[in-house]
Amino acid sequence: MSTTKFSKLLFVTILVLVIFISCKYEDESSDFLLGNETKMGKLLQDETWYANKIYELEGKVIVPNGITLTIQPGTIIKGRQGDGLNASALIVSRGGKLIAEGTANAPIIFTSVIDNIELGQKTGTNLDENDVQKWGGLIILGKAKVSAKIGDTQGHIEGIPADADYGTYGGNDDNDNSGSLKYVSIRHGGITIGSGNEINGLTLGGVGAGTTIDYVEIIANLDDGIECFGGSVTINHALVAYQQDDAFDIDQNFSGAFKNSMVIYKSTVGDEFLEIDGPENSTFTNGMFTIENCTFIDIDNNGSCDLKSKAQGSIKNNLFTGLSNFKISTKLDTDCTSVLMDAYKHYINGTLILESNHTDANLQIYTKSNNGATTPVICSLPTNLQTAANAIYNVANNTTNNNVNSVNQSEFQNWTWMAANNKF
Ligand SMILES: [Ca+2]
Ligand SMILES: [Ca+2]
Ligand SMILES: [Ca+2]
Ligand SMILES: [Ca+2]
Repeated sequence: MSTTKFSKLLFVTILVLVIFISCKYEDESSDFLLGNETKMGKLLQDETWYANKIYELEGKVIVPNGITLTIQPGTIIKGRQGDGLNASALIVSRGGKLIAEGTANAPIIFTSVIDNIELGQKTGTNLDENDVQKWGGLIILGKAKVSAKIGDTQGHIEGIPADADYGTYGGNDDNDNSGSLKYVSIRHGGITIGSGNEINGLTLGGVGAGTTIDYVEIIANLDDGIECFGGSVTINHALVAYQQDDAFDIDQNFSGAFKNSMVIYKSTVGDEFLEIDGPENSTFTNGMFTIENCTFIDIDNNGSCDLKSKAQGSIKNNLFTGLSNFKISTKLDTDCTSVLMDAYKHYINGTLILESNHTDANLQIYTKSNNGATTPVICSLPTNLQTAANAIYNVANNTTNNNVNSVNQSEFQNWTWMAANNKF
């Protein structure tokens, strides 16, 4: 063989080898199943989780301050079972970031290890809407303003041990950015993570407006679908279904919004569409929540919304189907006549607004309080309070109001558990 021929042969051989190796490498990085990977404790550096594996959460997995976790489209994360200290949850601490941007074709799915869903699938076959509490949930904590009863400008998220620094949330930065969630589905969670504390599907503590939350689904959670403890983030295109407490729960001076979102639940199993409290302390007290262009459906036709504990904000241009009552709490002084600050007073003052909703629900003013008298007497509600509230309510909401532009299910086709299980 001449030197030239040998060189040519060597060149071709190397070329073939290079192509073979690069194809194989490509295979492993994109489609090749690499099995399950278990995650536990605090991440020590930035990480990316890939769509060719199933990630199992063993206990609490924490994205600490300064660290970013990126999750690729199509990735499946499964939380292990076990409750209390052993409960599985993904917790993004204050100063940490989660970039979980799925697509309609490749959503990112958080579920339980007992879910038989496999890579490339949008649903398993062995769990349904009644299967709750099979793992924990997703918790995101940020630096936006909160009003917490204990701690005032910062709180400690329920269920996390008090001495664990990763459970603190709140601050002074309403534009704080905890990352981005897009096309994320959270299923079958709500296990008890601390004494008497069931975890929400998605818990947002002090999450700031710089964070993106657009197209998230929470189904079959034991506690609330989404609960916001203060913060200023806008939640867009959320779908909460078959939760067993409230769909959207707002506390501690939340000044963000729920927009273009949908709730489908059964009030014989779950509690309420909305449970809304206002600020709990004195430093930040001006947070006004917004709920608009949402669609609320109670399959059992007896749903309710509870606006209490100084709730302030607006509920406008929403469609409610099966809503019986907007409940508004009023706090009375020991004379059972003088009205103290509560959701009712905000409603009369125009700082709690129910307007232009399509609903045939009634307004129900109620009181439980006598302002903490030493010998408690439960006051009966003075009738003029209900009358005054009705006068505002009746002109502002009715079933002939068809211009609410509320979201419809087309936003939730293709990528959700609900669509994959024909639940619309
Ligand atoms: Ca809750
Ligand atoms: Ca509730
Ligand atoms: Ca609740
Ligand atoms: Ca609450």
